[in-house]
Amino acid sequence: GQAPESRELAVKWLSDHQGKFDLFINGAWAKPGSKKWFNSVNPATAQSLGKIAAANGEDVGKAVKAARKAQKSWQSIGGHARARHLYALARAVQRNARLLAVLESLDNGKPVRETRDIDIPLVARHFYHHAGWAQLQDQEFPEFEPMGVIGQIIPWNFPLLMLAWKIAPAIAAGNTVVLKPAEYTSLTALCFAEICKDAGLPDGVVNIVTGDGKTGEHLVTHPDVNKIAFTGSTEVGRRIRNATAGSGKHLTLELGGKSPFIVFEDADLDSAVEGVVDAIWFNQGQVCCAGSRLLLQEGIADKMVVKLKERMKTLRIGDPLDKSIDMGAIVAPVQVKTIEKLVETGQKEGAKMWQPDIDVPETGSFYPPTLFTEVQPAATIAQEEIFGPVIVTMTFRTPDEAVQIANNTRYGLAASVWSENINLALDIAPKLDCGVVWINSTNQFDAACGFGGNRESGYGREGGHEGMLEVLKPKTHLKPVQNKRK
Ligand code: TXE
Repeated sequence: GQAPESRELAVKWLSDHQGKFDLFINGAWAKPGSKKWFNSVNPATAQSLGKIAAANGEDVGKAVKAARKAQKSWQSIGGHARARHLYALARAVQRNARLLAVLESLDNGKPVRETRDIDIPLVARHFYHHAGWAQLQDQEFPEFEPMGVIGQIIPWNFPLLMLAWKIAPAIAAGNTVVLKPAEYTSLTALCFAEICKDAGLPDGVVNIVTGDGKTGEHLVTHPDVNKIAFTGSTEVGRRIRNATAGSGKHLTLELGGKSPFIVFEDADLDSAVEGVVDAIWFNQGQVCCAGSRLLLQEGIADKMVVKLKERMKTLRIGDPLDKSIDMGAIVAPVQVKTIEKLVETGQKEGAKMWQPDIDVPETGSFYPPTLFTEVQPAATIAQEEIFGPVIVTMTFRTPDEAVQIANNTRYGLAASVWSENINLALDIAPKLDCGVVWINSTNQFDAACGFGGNRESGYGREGGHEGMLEVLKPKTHLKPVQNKRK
């Protein structure tokens, strides 16, 4: 069972706010000029968790103004002083870890085991890691300066983790930010705003504006924002690219994916099965780099499918706050509809669908683990991101064919290769057109590693040295040459 005290922390936090949340601008709560609020719903129960402010253009303007006002002094206090603030934020996240984990699970529907053991520890790790970069900034990036004010728009699948990926490097480098969380999952961002205040972060360095895509558009088109960093759908990424074209704004895009999970005949199949569980049922498959296409070498294809089906029968789906479950809720009913529609299309196009006979809760947004076999590489379900717990299986004969199928989508985010022959795995890895390749593992992240995609998965990297280069801009300092004849 779950630790009741953690749930109580979240219940208390929600009731302290009396179910209504304002915007966080210049270190203080601000009522939205729009006078509009929208509901944040717990996807596992369909009950409201509170009302979230919908920021309009004027509100976004105030947040950008606050960020601009704070930027120069935040830059000029220097890397060491900024590092102290990032360490303080990291520690404050750790102190509030239980509250944040439960709040995230309530708001997003993901298992508390994941938020507690993965999301929140990685959030703290991002702030610790980037405190280090702030300290090293003068020696590692001597001819760089911060971009200024960065507008950040994030999705709902890893709400607080994506916030950390965006905010930690940006403020480490001396930028100030205006961040817009996804409309389904604003709560942990607002809790983080309080953490910033409590940890003594100067006002205006972090501003949070909540709202839907319209709020995002106001941020994207605001003339005093120097850079937009976006994670979300490829479709919205394209719109943002168009909207910023010619504006002089910097832009990074982390978009969708359809990542291959390639299993060769000599792989350790039991490990590979556990890998698949992690690749596609972690966070209910709502992961940009989810291994959603299972490519099996012909000799082991049938055996692997049998093993996988057996494992699927053991998956438990239910209350996200129950520590014994494997899969929680899908973020919102509209996402369940999208999944259902794509699964229907898959069947219509001739692929074979299989779901284990396991209990699925009747209320709330749940979808069972789903396996497709006999899938054609050109089928819709083999090409489109489903963003749910649905994996499609295809077979290949030779390594070259595996590479060809793997690269045959418009995306290029991640790939996972399974083989006991390291020479084969190392030969395949560079041929895969994507930003990250995992060998005999999957979904591994670290604050020190650059993460990002190729092709329609976007561009730019987040994390590590590469990530710092996305929040800094080069500046050449030319000193006058001494006249040697003197
Ligand atoms: O994403 P959106 P949605 C994919 C996934 C999913 C689909 C739809 O396939 O099924 O997208 O999800 C903000 N200008 N991914 O509709 O709309 C929005 O408010 C500026 C993959 O929820 O892209 C939110 O904060 N901002 C992805 C953020 O963009 C706009 C994660 C993402 O929402 C905007 C999420 C606009 N015009 C979805 N319109 C991944 N790769 O991790 C919306 N937004």
